[in-house]
Amino acid sequence: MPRYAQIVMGPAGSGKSTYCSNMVRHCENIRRQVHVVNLDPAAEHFDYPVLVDVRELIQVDDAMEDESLKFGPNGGLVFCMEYLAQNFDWLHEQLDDIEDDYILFDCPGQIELYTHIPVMRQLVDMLQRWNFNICGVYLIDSQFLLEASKFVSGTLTALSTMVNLETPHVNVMTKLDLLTKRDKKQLDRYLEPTMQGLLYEEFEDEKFSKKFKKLNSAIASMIDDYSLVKFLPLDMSDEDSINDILLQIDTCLQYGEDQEPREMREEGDDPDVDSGFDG
Ligand SMILES: Nc1nc2c(ncn2[C@@H]2O[C@H](COP(=O)(O)OP(=O)(O)O)[C@@H](O)[C@H]2O)c(=O)[nH]1
Ligand SMILES: [Mg+2]
Repeated sequence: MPRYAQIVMGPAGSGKSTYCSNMVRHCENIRRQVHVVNLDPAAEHFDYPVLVDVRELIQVDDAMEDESLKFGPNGGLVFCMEYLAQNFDWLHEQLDDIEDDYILFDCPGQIELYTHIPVMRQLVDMLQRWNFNICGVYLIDSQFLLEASKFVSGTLTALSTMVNLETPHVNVMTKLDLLTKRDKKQLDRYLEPTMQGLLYEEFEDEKFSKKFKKLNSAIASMIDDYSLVKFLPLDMSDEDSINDILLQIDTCLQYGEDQEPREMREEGDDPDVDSGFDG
């Protein structure tokens, strides 16, 4: 049987831990079981029931307080993640005897983990070896996206993570409940964007230098050319929005292809089975 993993990533404060708790709660409501693994050695607060907690292996304070290491918070975190990578059998043991394997991995927010350090890639490779189907879920706070030049830089971090991990991948724009009415109106332009179009409007404003505009345009046309980026909107106060995201991720994970063979059947294939679809 395949196992399923969402690797929940994104900058600090983008809402990863909140996403995990809400996903657990939503899945309980629809009678599905998902588990969460905390992979953030510096986590202070989360309110989901945790299946495995990396802090039982190592905490960021261990690396900062150690007399011979004396790391700061960022170096300490990198140290912890590399320590985890050297101790994947610990994780393997912890994950070994779960029956219903749909797991959310709540990751730390340091961007270098996704872009320059191989640890997330090593984790993904290892999970695949343990028979997990994987979907990368990259969260960005909508506040840092709804402006064209911010959007370019947010998009690039999402993109480099996707390219680095080489797994199916969805981007999620979080905290839509915090947007003003005015922002909500222009949201659609950012969910499936034409970058050049977005920039063109913003750059009518004189406050940007020529060089800044040129750089952003060049990056924008590269992103447009490859049609690489799309965001799913997440409003935690709206159950349908959470469900839409879950369904998209399930599709990426090929989840449900084993669990619900009846629903996959074309109507008329088997007249004895009442699928309940035609009421
Ligand atoms: N209003 C609102 N606040 C959110 C949402 N998601 C996260 N937050 C808040 O943003 C902060 C950071 O969230 P957290 O999940 O800890 O982010 P993480 O660092 O990515 O794990 C917390 O204060 C959350 O309560 C959301 O969808 N709506
Ligand atoms: Mg967190």
